[in-house]
Amino acid sequence: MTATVVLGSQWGDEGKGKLVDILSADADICARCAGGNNAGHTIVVPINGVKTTFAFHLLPSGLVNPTCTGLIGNGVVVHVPSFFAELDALEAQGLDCTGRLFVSDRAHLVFDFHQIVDGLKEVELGGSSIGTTKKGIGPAYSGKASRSGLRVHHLFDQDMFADKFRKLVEGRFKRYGTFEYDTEGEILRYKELAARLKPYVVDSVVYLHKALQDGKRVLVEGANAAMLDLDFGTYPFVTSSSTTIGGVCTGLGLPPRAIGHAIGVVKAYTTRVGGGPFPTEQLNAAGDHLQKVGHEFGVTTGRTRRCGWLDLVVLTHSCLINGYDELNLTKLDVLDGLEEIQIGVEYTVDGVPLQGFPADLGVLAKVQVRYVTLPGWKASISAVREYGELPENCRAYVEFIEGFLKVPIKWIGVGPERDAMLAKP
Ligand code: 2SA
Ligand code: GDP
Ligand code: MG
Repeated sequence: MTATVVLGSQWGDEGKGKLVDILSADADICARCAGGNNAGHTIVVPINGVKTTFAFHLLPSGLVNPTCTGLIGNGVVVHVPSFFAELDALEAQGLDCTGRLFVSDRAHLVFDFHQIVDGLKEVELGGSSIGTTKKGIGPAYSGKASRSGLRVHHLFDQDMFADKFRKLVEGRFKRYGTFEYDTEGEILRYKELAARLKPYVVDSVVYLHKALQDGKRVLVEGANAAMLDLDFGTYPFVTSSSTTIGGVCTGLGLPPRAIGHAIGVVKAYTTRVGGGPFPTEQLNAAGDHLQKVGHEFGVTTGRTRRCGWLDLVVLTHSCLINGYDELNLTKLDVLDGLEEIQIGVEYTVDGVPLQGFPADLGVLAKVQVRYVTLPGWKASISAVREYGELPENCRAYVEFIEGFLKVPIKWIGVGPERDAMLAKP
């Protein structure tokens, strides 16, 4: 068996959670490979006939399906108190996750001091701050890369844990000045959390490979997105993990040949939350329309998302890196009321077209975006479930994107609910 992978193709919040929920009806395992509780994946499903919204952050979204097991891979950074807070909230919403949630013993831990440092680093950066979620993601991955981090398995060697933990906090005090932090209290709290976490901990490499050998269907849920990737995104305005296809291999211990299928989730326009370049951003009525109609607010922080037109230069870059087999175009319904719709198709600098998405933010600041304008369809598509029943201009928009990217669009989202998705023949 091979795994199916769902990845964000833009700056995140494309609607990955919704597709993961739909696909996990046919999956035995839903695995997260990167990121932490910075992610926000929304799922809107009927539970006993009542429309229910779930917001996933650290736990895999596939858990909404009662026969799907959630696995948090080694590439994820885990804030254990948030793990339990999220689990408790899900259980309070009626989801029984007993015996179907596991976390890798190799996953690195995020502590409250990482979250404090995340905030302090942002203050230091002042006007050029990244606009992080302040969930401690960057500081935790920095610790991992500098080989001083603590991993899940370290929780079970208490003396060693306490010793390393004190040294880590001391190091942060030296760098940032002493901040309010109850180091000894935290060590005691983690003694209790370790005991509570123990039944969830597995060697995820063994677990996942055995599952694949046993013919289990594995779905990998990407977090964040290609343009937030540490290598391929708009560095330094990125998150601190590999959010692209390579992160699936390193974040789960899967060889490339274990990946059978990669699906890119593409929002029908573009959004970004936090700082950093955004060439097709619309600081005008069109951007306001997308923000309001699309309800574009961060799921984790509540921040207003920046909005703009679809950017096919971004998507070409994303397609090259991730090699999507197919795409899920989402939130097409948000474009319903527009007279005309623009699509960014090329970047030029001083009239010269660029070959790819520029690495250098100085160059990016100078790009002029060339747009193609397509007519809107000015009709509601939210009740449509057959591709052929979409208005002609709407199909023309979809087919323009497909023709440009040369990757089939197989799914189209026309609303937040699980059933608001149509398959494109
Ligand atoms: P971090 O916290 O270190 O990962 O932040 C670095 C950048 O990555 C962006 N980032 C995100 N972008 C979109 N969605 C994310 N999840 C939440 C959501 C975001 C929220 O689903 O809405 O609630 O604000 C997410 N997580 C990280 C972040 O904005 C920085 O630009
Ligand atoms: P993710 O991080 O990629 O999982 O996406 P988020 O959950 O952060 O943001 C996507 C938002 O759009 C959520 O509120 C979803 O419920 C909603 N959504 C997903 N697909 C569609 C769609 O096709 N149409 C509309 N109108 N909303 C959608
Ligand atoms: Mg999100």
